[in-house]
Order: sequence, then structure tokens, then C-alpha cells
Amino acid sequence: MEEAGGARPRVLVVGAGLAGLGAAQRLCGSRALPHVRLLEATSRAGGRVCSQQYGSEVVEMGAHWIHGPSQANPVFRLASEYGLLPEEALSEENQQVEVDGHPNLPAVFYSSAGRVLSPELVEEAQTLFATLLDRSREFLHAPPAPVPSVGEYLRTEIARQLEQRRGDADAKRLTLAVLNTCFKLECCVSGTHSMDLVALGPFGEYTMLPGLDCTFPGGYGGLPDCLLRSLPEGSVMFHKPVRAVRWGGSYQEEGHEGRPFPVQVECEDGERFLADHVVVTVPLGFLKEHHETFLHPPLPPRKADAVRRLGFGTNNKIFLEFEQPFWPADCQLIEAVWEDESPLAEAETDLQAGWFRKLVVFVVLQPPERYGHVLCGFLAGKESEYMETLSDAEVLRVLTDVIRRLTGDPGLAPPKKVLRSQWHSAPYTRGSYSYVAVGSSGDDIDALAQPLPEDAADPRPLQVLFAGEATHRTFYSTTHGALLSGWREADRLLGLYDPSESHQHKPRL
Ligand code: 6YU
Repeated sequence: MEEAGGARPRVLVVGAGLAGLGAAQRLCGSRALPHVRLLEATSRAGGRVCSQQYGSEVVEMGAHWIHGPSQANPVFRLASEYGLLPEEALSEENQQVEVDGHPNLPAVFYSSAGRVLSPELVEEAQTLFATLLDRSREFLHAPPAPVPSVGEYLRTEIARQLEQRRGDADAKRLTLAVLNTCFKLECCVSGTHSMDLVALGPFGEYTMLPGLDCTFPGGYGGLPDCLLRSLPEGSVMFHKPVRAVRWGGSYQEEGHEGRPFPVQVECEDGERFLADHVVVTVPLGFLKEHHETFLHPPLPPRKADAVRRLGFGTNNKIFLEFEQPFWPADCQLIEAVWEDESPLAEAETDLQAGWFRKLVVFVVLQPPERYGHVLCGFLAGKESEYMETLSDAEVLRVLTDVIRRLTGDPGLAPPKKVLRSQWHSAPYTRGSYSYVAVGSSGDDIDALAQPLPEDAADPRPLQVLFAGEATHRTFYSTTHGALLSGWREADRLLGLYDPSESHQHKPRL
């Protein structure tokens, strides 16, 4: 049991991802000087920011890029202030680039017939897909959306446009096959099994910032490490999975005469902590699985519905290291096209027989002088969750066959190493990131972010606060959404004690 915190407000933060670390840092640097303790289930800080040593280099098992690295992005600002970014990422020119979430890297498209597809054909299909995807964002302020999902909208428009197109049946077939690859890639971006699960109406609410997506040369993990180091010694406890958050109570420290606390947090090892406030930053995937037993009293219906309705899907990475590259020297992106597939036909549902067909994009890790010849594949959805159940040897065997087929080279040497993430199996994450699913909307995100008790006039307000990427209405699924949500809840809490602090958004280093 913890020492009495005196009259200072006592705050517990659950989860040491960017949301939790951001909230803790802000609280610790405030004039209200709350007593802050952060409880993290695993052995490390960062959560879904997870850099891992790979030979002499570092690879990212979780977040990869800063999406939209420019002044409006707090991750960019903080990483710049900590000196974690390369010179070119800081340049004004890079900050102004508008890529709409899809950086244009030099790419090669290999097809299941063992050939490289013509760049003209690929570009035409990609342009059509990008145009339709842009249009699917336009229903936000012009309801009603004609169909429930982004997937249905895209398919209907593709069918309509291709019907009007004359000419070569083979070119049409290949165009559809490339479009199917675009669908699978978009599943990785949205972190979903199928674009048919992503709601059309609210799709345009996700906001893209300007800036050419950049990476951290020393690893994304440098950012949570810096945040962690800025916290008071002893304030973070690892291996402390929280089992239950009891709120609306009156809990007294055992053996102490002090004041009662409204919140009691119980860890899986039985240790209990009392607090005035708890900031819960566990991923939506964890909440989906445990919310009925995690909170006592349970979440009110509006919040529980939001947890059920919002989407939380899987996107995993598979790193493959080759002795020699099979791709051209200037290639930074490899995409796979299955010529027998079309977004207008039924998709393969036998996971064992066809999981690998969902893996259509590989980023070539740059620069090769540092990484050697390493591809980072992205695999979303149920196929990704199935892949997590296989052994490394099986994944390597299957992907060797796939790459031999794509390159048309049956003798191609297998990768010498495979490394992959398993975010769906991770018990304190249960997937990769959130999306606005069919049947939900941005209002569900706001409902999820609402603190408890719901009654603002309650004499003991803000007992349970909620942060994490899934609580950010316009930047969900990103690191900047996570960080901003942590600051938002810290500010909400600080506003209770010192209203002058509630709207400060300057990071404290
Ligand atoms: C980004 C990117 N990126 C790839 C992959 C993944 C993610 N993201 P955390 O989970 O970090 O922290 C919670 C902590 O709580 C954690 O430490 C737990 O252990 C702990 N915990 C849980 N239960 C507990 C308990 N009971 N007790 C105690 N502790 C407990 N984001 O900006 N750039 O390139 C990628 C990518 C494979 C898995 C990403 C990327 C998402 C971010 O990683 C993620 O949002 C934040 O790190 C979450 O931080 P947090 O603090 O909230 O939770 C239109 C439209 C489209 C929408 N999408 C477009 C954007 C696409 C996003 N980009 C994805 C791409 C990649 C490659």
C-alpha cells in the first residue's frame, strides 16, 4: 500500500504509452503539483511505439512514421525539441509537403504471374482509387452517405466507372487486380480487416497534417524514453497490470487516519492504490475485451456502446532480410498484385489457404548501407491474426514461395531472417489501432473520451479520465492523437485545481 499523499491531489495513470507518458509529464510539471504514479502492465514504456534491436540496427514493431511532421503535429515538435529527428525532416520544405497520407515512394509492382506490371497501368488504377478515396471523405458534411461503408462506396464507383470504359478485357482485368491491391493496402492504413467495415459518413473526419512522413533514425522509442526520463524517479511502476478500477467509492488507506479517496485501483498481483483521479490510457482492444470487469461500477451505456461500436483492427509487420536484393536499387516500395483477384468478386475466406495474399506491400528499409536488404511487409485483418498463430519457420516458408512466384524466379534464395509483430496476441493491446466502424461515428469517440462520473455537478468530479489514440476524434490511430489525448486529460484535470493551467498546450521538456 502506498504512503499517504497528504493534501496533494493523487493521480494514477494506467498505461505508459504516449498518451499515459504525455499525461504524466504534463501533470508532474504543473503548479498544482499532484502526486502522480504511472502503472504499466509490461516491462517497458512506449506501448505501441516499440523499437527493437535488429542486428546492429533498430526496427519498429509498432508505429513507423510521424504522419504529417509539421508544426501542428505535437509528436514532431516534441521529437524535434529532443533532437531525435534528422536535418531534412526539420526543413521547411519537408514540413510543407502535402501527401494526403500516401507518400509517393518509387515502387515496383510484381504480379502473381511472375512479371513486373507496367507503371502506366498501375498508375492509372492507383489514380482512380485515390480519387474515389478522396470522394469518400466528402460525405462528412453532406449526409446522408449513399451506402454504409467506404468499401461498398468504392466498389460501386469502380464498377460504374469500369463499365463505361471500352477496350481491352485483359487491361480491365489487370486494372481490377491492381485496385484489389489498393483495397488491401488501405486496410493496413485504416487498421481493419475490410474496408466494408469502415464507416463512410465519418471517414472524412480523420485529419491529415502537412509534412513528408518521416522516421526516427535512432528508433521511435527514443520519444517515450525521453518522456520517461523527464518523470520523477520512482513514479513509474512496470509489471503492474491493472485488473480493476473502482470509482465512486470511499476508500481509506489501511492503517492510516487520512482522508478517504474515491478511486481504488487493483493490480493483477493484488496490490491496491488509492487515488482522487485515474487516467485510463489502455488501448481500445483491451477495453473491448475487459471493460465489463475492468470498471466498477461498469461503464455507463453510452460509453459501453462506444467501446463495442468503434473498430479496433490488426495491422502487423513482417521483416524479411535477404542476402541480396531481388528488387532494383532505387526501389523503396514493393507491391504484390494477384492477377486472379478483383474487388468486385468474392474474397478468399480460407485463412490457411490464402492468408499470404493479403500481404501486398513491402517497404524497403532505408538506407541499405545501414539495414542491409530488409523488407518490412504490412499485413492487416484476420489474415494477420492468423499469421500470428504460425511459427517463424512456416511464415518464412510461405513467403519464400510467394516471392518466388511474384518474381518468377523459382530459385530465389529464401530470406535469411524473419521478424514479426503479433499485436493481436498482445494481451494488453489486442490489435493495432482504432477506426470508425460501420454503425459508429465521431460521437462515439467523444463518448469514449468523456470522464466519469458523467454528472459534471458531482462533488467529486473527474474520478476516471480516458485518453489514448482511440479517444481523439480527428487524429485517432496515430501517435500524435495519443499524445494530444494525454495532454487533453492532464489539462482537464489541472483545470479543476488551477483554471489558469487548463489550456496550456506547450510541451514541458
Ligand atoms: C503513427 C505510424 N503505425 C503500426 C503498428 C501499430 C501502430 N501506429 P499504447 O498502446 O501505446 O499504450 C497503452 C499502454 O497501456 C501500453 O503500454 C499497455 O501495455 C498498457 N496497458 C494496457 N492494459 C493495461 C493494464 N490493464 N494495466 C496497466 N497497463 C496497461 N501511428 O502515428 N504512425 O506509422 C503508425 C503503426 C503496427 C501497432 C501504429 C502508428 C499507431 C500508434 O502506435 C498508436 O496510435 C499509439 O502509439 C497509441 O498510443 P497510446 O498511448 O494510445 O496506446 C481515413 C483514415 C485512416 C485512419 N488511419 C490513418 C493513420 C494510420 C495509422 N498509421 C499506422 C501505420 C503505422 C505503420
